[in-house]
Amino acid sequence: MSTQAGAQRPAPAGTGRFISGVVEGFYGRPWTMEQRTELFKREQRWGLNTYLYAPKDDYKHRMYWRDLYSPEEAEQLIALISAAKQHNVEFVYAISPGLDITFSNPKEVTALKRKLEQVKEFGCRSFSLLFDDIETEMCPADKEAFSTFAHAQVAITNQVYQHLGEPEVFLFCPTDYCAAFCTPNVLQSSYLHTVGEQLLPGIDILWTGPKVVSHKISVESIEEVSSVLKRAPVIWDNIHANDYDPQRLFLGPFKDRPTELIPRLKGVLTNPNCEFYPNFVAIHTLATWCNSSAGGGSRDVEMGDEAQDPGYSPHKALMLALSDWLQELMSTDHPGGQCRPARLKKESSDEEPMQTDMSDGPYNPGPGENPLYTAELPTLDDLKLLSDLFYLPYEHGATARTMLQQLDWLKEHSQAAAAHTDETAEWHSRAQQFDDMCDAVVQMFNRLSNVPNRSILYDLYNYICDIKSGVGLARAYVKTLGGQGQPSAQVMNEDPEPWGFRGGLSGEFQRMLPGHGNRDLFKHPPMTAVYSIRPYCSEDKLEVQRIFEEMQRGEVRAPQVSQPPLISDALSAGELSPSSQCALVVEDEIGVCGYAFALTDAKLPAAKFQRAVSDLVLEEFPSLVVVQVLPRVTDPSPAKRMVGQLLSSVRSSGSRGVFCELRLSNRRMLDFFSKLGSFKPLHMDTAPQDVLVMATSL
Ligand code: GDL
Repeated sequence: MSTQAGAQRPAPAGTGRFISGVVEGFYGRPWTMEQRTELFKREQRWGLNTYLYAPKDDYKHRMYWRDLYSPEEAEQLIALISAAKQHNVEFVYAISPGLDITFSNPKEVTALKRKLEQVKEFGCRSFSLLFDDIETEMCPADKEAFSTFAHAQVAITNQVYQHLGEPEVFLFCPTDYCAAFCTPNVLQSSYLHTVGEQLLPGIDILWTGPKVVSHKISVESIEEVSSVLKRAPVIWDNIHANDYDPQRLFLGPFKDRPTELIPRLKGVLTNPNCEFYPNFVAIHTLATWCNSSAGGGSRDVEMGDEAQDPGYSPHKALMLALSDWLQELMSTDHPGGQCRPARLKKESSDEEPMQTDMSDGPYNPGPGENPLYTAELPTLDDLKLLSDLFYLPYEHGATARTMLQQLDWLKEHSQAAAAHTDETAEWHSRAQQFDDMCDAVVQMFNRLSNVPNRSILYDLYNYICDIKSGVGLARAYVKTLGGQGQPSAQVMNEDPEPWGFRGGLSGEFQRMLPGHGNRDLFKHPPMTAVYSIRPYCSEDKLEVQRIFEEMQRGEVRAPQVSQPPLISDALSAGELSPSSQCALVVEDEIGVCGYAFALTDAKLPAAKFQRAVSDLVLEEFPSLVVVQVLPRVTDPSPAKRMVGQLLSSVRSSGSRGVFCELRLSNRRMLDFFSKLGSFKPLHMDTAPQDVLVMATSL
């Protein structure tokens, strides 16, 4: 039994019914015909009414839009369109000619009409022209024929719409399909004004909200865009789309779109995750939202205890979706698949029905032999946890947030782990709680890998494997902080396995860019200061020296000791130049407030300046890094980012390891490198007494 609404909601203000459903509009592998048919069944069951066919990487939808369908393809499309009809779902065929169409060439217009006529012959009644994600510069021929790009698009769209007999559903996706793309803004966008004024009134317009992936969509923003478009838009919602990041999947509820929007919109279509099966939650919760407001479809469960939106509670909608999804996970999708749940308990193994090799009957271990492997099945709590870990683009679920906060606290208070302070007991209790949460993730993974519905599992597999691994690293790190870890399990040990440095080349690039670390927003309250990191240039020399001197003055040293300079001091004071690509400065609104330099090969200077490291150490850690950040920068992330970028540069120079020289009086930097986690102290006789050398392999 589904707890979901089954009736379709009445039409909103304006003409025609409220369009609700799914747009298959993402980049990458399109869904299969079977999956689409399954989608229609679900849409019907949940009271959604539309499917927009727009798979970006389907050859004949976009790149080869002019090509007609072959008889085999035609057969498949005919079957699909008829399946949609059977399930009361409006099949809208979209085409994206914008990559290379010449709007002013009549042959192109003919090609477009011919293609859509062919699809009309397949039984399709509703159409869409999409002009998203294309070059905005017109070719010379079009520039001659049309005053603007908007005029070109509108002209061809109106023509095609009329040619097809003004279908009841005809959708247009503008090139500026969200507020962020409008110049200078929505109200003053000449592109949107042309579209709004000149597109025939029977054509509806797709809109993704303030951004491509909109965190929130407000009533005001929709009223604003509607005034320019001269009609209520159909939302193309990318809230659950994951085609832009292979590590992310979105299993959180449809959220941050007030139900007050419903009467102000022509419809909502969600463009969800590329993986078909995990979209159960995205589509189910959208359906609950569409059916939520007063006068909507019938509801088995009362929504509306949330102060923010009396019509819809994302939490309740999520729980409804997850409990329905759990049932689906338990239903087998392959022949002979029911044997696994029967093995749930050892006692029940006698009743196992699925033994294909009949010669010996089911295997039953004898006394002293291995018992049969018993695995549990996932629970609703497992699914809730899964959804929390893969929640929404701008928000982690509650458990994920708690885990991040806990880990952050454990790192910040790591000195309490070993020393006996007032916080020691709290540290260990929190470490235990963190460990329990990590364990729950591992158990969830184990139970999910036992689900009878293997198609769902396989769509989830890479993601749950990735999070299990990520949690494993964090767990080992906390154990190390608590003094119980195996050095081999450390996050950044000397020779980590490849899963100790994740993300591949793209991850390397990201760590080198100034924006890296911005998502610390998940853990910390939003920072008010804005920092920008940029390469060092010769004009910065004096500023850097000033920071170096200021930091030296601030260090609490034994007054009688006059210290000979270290290599790091010579680098900071400008007596030595950093290696190429190895010098960064950070600025805040006042000016330069920190720097980070590296030498890819410190051997030569090591001979000239005070010796903190032996030759043997230099063999293993030939590079040096130095960082100084003024005390007014209380946020550690700019320094972390600079060090991250320098380590990437040093690594790409072929170096095996990096060391840093830290005066014990420089508490700030000592603390910084200790908390980084990757640098470990080297105990050496060669180092001056007041200097600690820390190093990391690359
Ligand atoms: C987009 C694309 C869409 C893609 C999404 C998320 C629209 C109108 N177009 O800009 O195909 O899946 O971003 O990456 O949203």
